[in-house]
Parts: sequence; C-alpha cells; structure tokens
Amino acid sequence: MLARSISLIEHGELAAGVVSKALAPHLGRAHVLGITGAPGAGKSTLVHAMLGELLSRGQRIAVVAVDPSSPISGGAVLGDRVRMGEHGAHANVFIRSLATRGHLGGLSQSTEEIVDVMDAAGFDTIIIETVGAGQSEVEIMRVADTRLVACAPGMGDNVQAIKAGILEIADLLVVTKSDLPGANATARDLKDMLHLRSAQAAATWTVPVLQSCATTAAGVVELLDSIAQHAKVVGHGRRLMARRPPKAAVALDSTALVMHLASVDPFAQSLGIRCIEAGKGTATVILTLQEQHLNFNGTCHGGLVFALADSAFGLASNSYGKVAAGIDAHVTYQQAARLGDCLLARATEVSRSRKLAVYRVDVTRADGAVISSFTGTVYITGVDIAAAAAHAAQETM
Ligand SMILES: Nc1nc2c(ncn2[C@@H]2O[C@H](COP(=O)(O)OP(=O)(O)OP(=O)(O)O)[C@@H](O)[C@H]2O)c(=O)[nH]1
Ligand SMILES: [Mg+2]
Repeated sequence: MLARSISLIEHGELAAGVVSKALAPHLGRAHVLGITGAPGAGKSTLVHAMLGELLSRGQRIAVVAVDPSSPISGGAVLGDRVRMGEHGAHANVFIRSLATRGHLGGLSQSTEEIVDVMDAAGFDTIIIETVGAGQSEVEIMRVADTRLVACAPGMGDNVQAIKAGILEIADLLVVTKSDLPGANATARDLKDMLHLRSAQAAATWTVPVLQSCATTAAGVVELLDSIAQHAKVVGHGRRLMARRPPKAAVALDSTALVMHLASVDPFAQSLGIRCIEAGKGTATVILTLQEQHLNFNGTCHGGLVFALADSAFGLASNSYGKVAAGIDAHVTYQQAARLGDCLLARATEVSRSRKLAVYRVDVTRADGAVISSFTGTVYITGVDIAAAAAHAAQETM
C-alpha cells in the first residue's frame, strides 16, 4: 500500500494535496530528518550507519532519497539501495528512491506528500537524502524538522557549495569521513562560517559541528543524540505548520488540537498509542498489542489498558483548548486481551459544567468485544493549552 501510494504521487496520478488532505488526521507523529550535502559527501553511507543505530533504539525508519541533479536516476537508485542494503532488508526499514525523471509538479511538493504517507504509516523517523546542488534542495529540506548538512573533509569546494544557501537552513553540520586527513580543519572552517552566521540567527538552538565516520560508525551515536535533542526543541511535523489555518480558526479546531496533543505525548508514544479520531469532547486511540505489553500470564497488562483508556480520556477532556486535569478515574476489566489484538479506546463526554467534566471510555477489540470500561472526571482550569505549552517549553530550555 505504502509503495503503491508513493508511486501514484510520484507519477503525478493524483492532484496535488489530495493525499495530504486525506491523511491529515494521521500526521505529525514522525520526526523528519533531512540530509543534504555535495555529491559523494558520504550521505548514503551515513544514513546506513544511522539506520543501524536507530534500529537498535527500537525505531521504525523510512528513507526517501531524492536526486534532482541526476538525469539517470536509475543508477543512483540502485547505488543507494546497495549502500543501505544491509538494513534495507530489515522489517522496520522502508527505503524509497524518488525517480525525478519525467516528474510532474514540484519535486518538493511530491517529497512532502511522500513524507506524509510515510508519517501516516507510522514510521518514527523519516530520513530524506538529497544532493546539495541548489534551490530545489533548500525547498526539499524545508519539509524536514531537523536539517543536517554533510560535508566531507579537505574539499574547499565542498564548503563553498554549502555556503550557497544551504548553511542558512542547517540545524546540524557533520564532517563525514572523519577517518580521512583534514577532518579537523574542515570542522574548524565550518565553525568559523557558523560564527559569522550566528550574529543574526535566533538563539533557541546552537548549530553543532560534529564528525562522523560511517565505516567505523564513530560519532554516529553522538550525532543521533544531537538530532534527538534538536527534535525536542522543534517538535515534530514542522512542515504541517504552514498548512494550518490562521490562529483564530485553530482555536476552534478541536481535531487539529487533539491530534497535536497526541503527537507531543512522549508517554503514549513510547507505548505505541496513536490517536486516530478526535473532535470536541471525543477522542479515539488505538494500539496493537506487542510482547512488551503483556503481563506474566501472557495477557495484556492491566496498566496498559488503563493507559490506553486514560490517553483517550486526556485527549477528549483537553479538546476544548483549556487545560483539564484528571482528578478521578475508575476502570473495570471485562475480559483479557492477547498478543496481536488491536485495541481501541473511545472517549465520549458524559457531562460538562464550567469546572468539571465527566468522560466515559470504552476499550474494545477491533472485532467489537468489550475489554474494559473507564470513567473519569477532570477539573477544567482556566489555562489555555497553548500558554501552558509555551511555559513548559521555556522551562526545559
Ligand atoms: N573513508 C571513508 N569513506 C567514506 C565514508 N563514508 C562514505 N565514504 C565513501 O565515500 C563515497 C561516497 O559515499 P556516499 O555515501 O555514496 O555519498 P553520497 O553523499 O550519498 O553520494 P551521492 O548520493 O552520490 O551524492 C563512497 O565511495 C563511500 O565508500 C567514511 O566515513 N570514510
Ligand atoms: Mg547518496
């Protein structure tokens, strides 16, 4: 399905925006990482090394390789597959090269839609690799939450190429092939260039200059840690911001708000809980039971059922844009759930006054069997969710 959807987009068989619109409620979960740099800078090899590390961190990763400069994309496609080959066959990795020949519409537009499809498919990280050759890369890199520019050592030209527009969008700079001579000198050059830039740049994030060697995987852990750090600062789904309606309209849109809240809930995300549907006073979350969700009897852990119901409860009660604090919850368990079961928790509003609201959550299996019932009460504070989020962001800085 994923591959077919991407092909439709790639061949221009769908009008621009159709896919994104259809997938809108499912977007904003994945962290999108863009990697660019001059031809041969070592991007694909680095992506391969990162895949290994991300897999060991339990992630599902999608890669889209875009090569706008190459007239014969066939070669590039094969090359990237081979370089990422070992991990490319892993069940948690999906790699797609974007053939640019005969491409209809803007390349950045299709890249963005392909990223949407991958995001909706539930990948944790989506990596876009593109060759740093000009304006189209800057456009493509706009889709990413975190922008990484790769630069091989000892190439004055390489640094020059980066100067032309790309440096402005870099969140991280990586000197690749650090096993080669000149890596330190290149890192120094880049730091000097950043120094010139930092005068006008906003101070929310300091662009680090890192080094990596893909062949020995040296520096890859530090690089991914730094990327994760940046993800914390910018959040996920930066590309979606531009699509949002103006502020006043957002305040009324409970669906967008709840989807956003679900995407910034690390606890629910760590369990694999996803929000699939939301509105004023309602939310539905979903989870497929995996090994780590089971108790010693081999059935679903009661704490997980509670967490699932509680997630729906939290989202539904916060859907009005005011912070709602849970003050009480009751849960009953009707029957056990097992490995592979797909569970849904649907929260609906029972009553709502100025200060208190009561919700009921039904946890069911996909075939409709009732697993658990949950009721909960919230105290409605006068605090705007946006204001609370801004305050929390400031405290973590
Ligand atoms: N010594 C050394 N060589 C490397 C390293 N990483 C990549 N290379 C080599 O550099 C060459 C280019 O690597 P790629 O990963 O294909 O570079 P790329 O930036 O993806 O290239 P394009 O996609 O064609 O622009 C290959 O021959 C790699 O073997 C490294 O860490 N050390
Ligand atoms: Mg490559």
